[in-house]
Amino acid sequence: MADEMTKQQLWDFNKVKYAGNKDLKSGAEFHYYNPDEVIGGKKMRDWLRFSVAYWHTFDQRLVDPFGDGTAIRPYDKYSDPMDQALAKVDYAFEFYDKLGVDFLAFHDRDLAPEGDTLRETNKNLDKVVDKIVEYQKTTGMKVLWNTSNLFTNPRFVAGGATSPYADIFAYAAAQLKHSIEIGKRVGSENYVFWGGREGYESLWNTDMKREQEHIAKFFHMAKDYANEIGMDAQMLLEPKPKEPMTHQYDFDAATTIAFMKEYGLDKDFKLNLEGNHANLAGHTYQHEIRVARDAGLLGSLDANQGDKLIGWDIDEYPSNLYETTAAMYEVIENGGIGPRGGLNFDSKPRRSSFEANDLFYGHIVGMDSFAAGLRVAMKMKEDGVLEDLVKNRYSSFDSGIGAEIENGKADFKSLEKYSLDKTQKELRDATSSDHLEQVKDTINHYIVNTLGK
Ligand code: XLS
Ligand code: NI
Ligand code: NI
Repeated sequence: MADEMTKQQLWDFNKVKYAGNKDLKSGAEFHYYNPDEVIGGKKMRDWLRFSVAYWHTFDQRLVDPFGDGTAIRPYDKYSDPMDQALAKVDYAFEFYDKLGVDFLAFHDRDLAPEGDTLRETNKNLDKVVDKIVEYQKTTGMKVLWNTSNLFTNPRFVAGGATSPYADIFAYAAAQLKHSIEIGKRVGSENYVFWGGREGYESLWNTDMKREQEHIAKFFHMAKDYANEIGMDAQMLLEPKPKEPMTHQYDFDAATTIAFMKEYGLDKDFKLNLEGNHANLAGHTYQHEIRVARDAGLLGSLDANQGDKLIGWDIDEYPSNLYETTAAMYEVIENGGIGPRGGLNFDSKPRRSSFEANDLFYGHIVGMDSFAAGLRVAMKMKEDGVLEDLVKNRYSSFDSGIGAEIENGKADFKSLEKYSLDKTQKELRDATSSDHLEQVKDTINHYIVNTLGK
């Protein structure tokens, strides 16, 4: 019985192909993602560098805070956890191949079950990593990033690197050491730190300064060890303001950059930014990417979207073309997500989309939405739509008093002299309407017309 798969368990998807604007209803083809098509001087696959997240795709049971998992997966038939972990690798590589992605991403604990000691856990993990490395040789699949799960096990109840318990800090460091070694074995482009429990539930019992000093030390130790063994992945911090903690230290891009500068980490670390996390911090994805790129610290992107009507990190596959256009506009302005970053689908199906094939549909809508965003943003960039708009808006700083302000020739006294007798009318005339509604209408036209071709 256990060997017979139901229709819902089947991994029976065909290779996903680019169909252009044909077959509009199937949802099983790409309409915008044509991996080898060159756009703006680069292949789409090199602009987008899509990655599949192991945890959401192969491990996630589709639980929510009020309900058990609903997922039906082909490897459910393996009852022994190690057998299942090894079988998952076969399904995973079949999935990557059918979808046509070049990268994967994983936490250490996504891959294999824990043993009673770290020594046993590492042994389980190494077996699965061996199998992944074998597959990499035959398929050319690359790892966008790997990371360490320092948040699920109850030992991390009060954090890993910010735990008030020294043994837990030590254990987190030991776990991370092995994870960095794995990063070297699989050739990870990046190494990510998401501080899921690195924050506080209550300030009344928290020594915030001491915790932040500890985690800064932890990051330095990680980088030092990576250097020591020649693991050259770009180190990334992934901001998120809250959830699971009341407050997380890597609150948003700006806070994380300030932390990195305070503790001398900004030379070796960059940022991995996620759409839904941006929303939880009260920002748009575009805002977070802009803050990072202005600081020269855009490392990589976790692709997902939130929902205005739900207050937690729902990790929905991206489908909002307006948001993907804005994100890709920032990426183009940055010259790429890079040089080592990519778009990792930190996304999962809704609880009601529980069949195995929904994992394909989810990635298809996500990949196609970003591919569409790339096409639209590139067209806007080529036509110089926003560039001219922004340039004109600041043009009064290009000469006269504006240039004097920028080049340091002006001071408060000269500016008072310049302004003292200006009339109300002259000052009103110095401003002009933004015509924002017209701008938004133009963006809509670009979306509809670029994609309608
Ligand atoms: C959770 C985070 C997590 C990181 C990796 O909200 O997005 O999935 O990306 O630990
Ligand atoms: Ni997240
Ligand atoms: Ni993430």
